[in-house]
Amino acid sequence: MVEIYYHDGDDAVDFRQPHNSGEPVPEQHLAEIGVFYRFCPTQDQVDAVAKERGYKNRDVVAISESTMGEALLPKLQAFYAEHLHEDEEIRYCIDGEGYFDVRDASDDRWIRCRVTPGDLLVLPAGIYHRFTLTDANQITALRLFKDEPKWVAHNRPDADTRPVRKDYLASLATN
Ligand code: KMT
Ligand code: NI
Repeated sequence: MVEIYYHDGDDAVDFRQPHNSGEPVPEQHLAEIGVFYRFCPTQDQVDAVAKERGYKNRDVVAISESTMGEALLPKLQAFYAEHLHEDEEIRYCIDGEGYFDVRDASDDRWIRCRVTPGDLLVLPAGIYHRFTLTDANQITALRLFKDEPKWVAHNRPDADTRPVRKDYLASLATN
């Protein structure tokens, strides 16, 4: 089951550590920044969410030392660079665990979501986020895409000028 809290902001310590500030974040707050959480114990439930939201594509990624070897660290560094995507995307934890950090709206703090099997997150297009493993060092995740996989990551701050970023910020302003 997901655990959601503010990151302590200490980036000098290994990013796979929990970095729990001790301040929890209610699921409702995630919803306010456009992030939708759902616990899905079966893949049928994942399929239902995907269908409901018009998703057409998916892939499975296994991120660990044994599946990726020397490619793991550069991959993790890329996932951990603050970025956004052009499309809404779903991430579902099949096995293992991971941290999805999403930027809060008002004061730019990181909200950390620790996902374990069955946890599904919908990330809106244009939200700044990053991902890392926990100290368990492995996750197998399903990534769902609306159309063709558009997992190209656009890093901050260059992505600030993208229309998708502006649209995302405009959607917050109307909440
Ligand atoms: C993302 O969008 O940052 C990712 O897909 C991270 C890897 S999914 C476990
Ligand atoms: Ni991403």
